Amino acid sequence: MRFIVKFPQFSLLSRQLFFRYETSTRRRNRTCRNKNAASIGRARNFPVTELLPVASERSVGKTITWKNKSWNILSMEDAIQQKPQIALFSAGGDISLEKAPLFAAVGTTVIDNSSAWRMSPLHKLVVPEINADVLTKEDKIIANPNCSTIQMVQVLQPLHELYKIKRVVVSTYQSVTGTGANAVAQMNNERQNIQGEMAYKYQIDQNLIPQIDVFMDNGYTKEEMKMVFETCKIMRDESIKVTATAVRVPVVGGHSESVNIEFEQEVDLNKVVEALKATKGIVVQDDIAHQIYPMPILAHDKDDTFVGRIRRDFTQPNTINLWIVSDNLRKGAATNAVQIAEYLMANGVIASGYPPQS
Ligand code: 2RA
Repeated sequence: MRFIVKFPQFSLLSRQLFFRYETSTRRRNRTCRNKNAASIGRARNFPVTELLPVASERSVGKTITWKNKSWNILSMEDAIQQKPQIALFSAGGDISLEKAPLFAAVGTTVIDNSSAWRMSPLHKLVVPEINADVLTKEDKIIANPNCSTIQMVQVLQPLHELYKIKRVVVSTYQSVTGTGANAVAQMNNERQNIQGEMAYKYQIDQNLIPQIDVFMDNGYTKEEMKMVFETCKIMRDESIKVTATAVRVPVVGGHSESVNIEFEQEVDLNKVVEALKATKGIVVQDDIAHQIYPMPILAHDKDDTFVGRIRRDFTQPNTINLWIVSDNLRKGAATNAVQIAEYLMANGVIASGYPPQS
C-alpha cells in the first residue's frame, strides 16, 4: 500500500508521501497523510515496504528519509499512475477535490484529512472506534473528521449508548498546531520578542483568540459548525443538538474541550466513568483529590484521548460536565487516518492484491 502524507506542522507544506507496504500474506499498497502519519505508521508498525513521496514540481526528484531509508519524491501524476491501494492525504480541500477522484478512478482508496468530503452525503466520515462498520469496498474516498470533533465524539458515543444525548454545549481550547507550523512560529517569535510573519491577525502568546476558521452567516465559525454537523454524521443521530465555541490558545500539546452534556435519562456518574474506562482509545484521568485531570502537556504525542473533571451539572437534571484533551495532530488527524487504513486492511474492505483493479 502507499500513503500520501503532508506535513503542515513541519513546514513541508506541499509534501505528500506514498508508501507501499507488504502484509505477511500478500503485497498491498496504501496511501497516507503527513509526517505525523508517517511516524505513527512507523510507531504502529504499519507494514510499509516502500515509500513514494509526492510533492510539487519544485521538490520532485529530491529525496526524503523515512525508516532510515531514502525515498524519491514523485509528482502527483506519477503517483496516480502507480495505482496505490490506499491514499491517506491532507493536501487541503481544493487539491483533494481535484486529485482524490483521480486516485479513486484508478482504484485507490483515499483517506482524506481535509474538509472537502466530510459532509458529502455520498462519502463516509469515520472515527474507527465509532462507525468503521459503515465502510464498504465501494468507498473510494473516505473523510477523516475534524480534530476537535474526533476527540469529542469518542467520549460522547459510549455515553449516548448509555443514556441518549439530547444536547451538547462545548467550548474548545485549541492548540496553535491546528493552524500549522506558521502559527507555532508566530507564538515562539512572540515569546522571544522577534518580529516575524503573523499566522493570526492578533498576538497569540499570552492571548486567546475566539475565532477558528472563518465566520459563517449565522455568526458561528466554520470550526464550530463542523463540530455541530460532523458529530451527528459520525454518531448517526441527527437529533443530537450541539452548540460550540471554538477558541485558539497559546498551547502546543493538544486541543482541550469543556463539554456540558444533557441526556434523555437520569445519569449515574459511576456508570459514566465505567463506560468511559471500558472504551478503547479513552483514558480516564479523574482524581480530584490528587489533582489528576487531563492537560495538553500530558496528552502531547499520545494516541489516546483523555477525559476527566467528570461531574454532575447541578443546575439542571440529567446533565454532566467533563473535560476532554487529545493531541490534535495524533488522534485528531494522523492516528485516526492510519486507524482507518488499519481497519480497511484488517477487515478485508480493500480488495487484496497489487495493483488494485480499477
Ligand atoms: C484547527 N481544527 O485546530 C483545526 C485544524 N483542522 O485549527
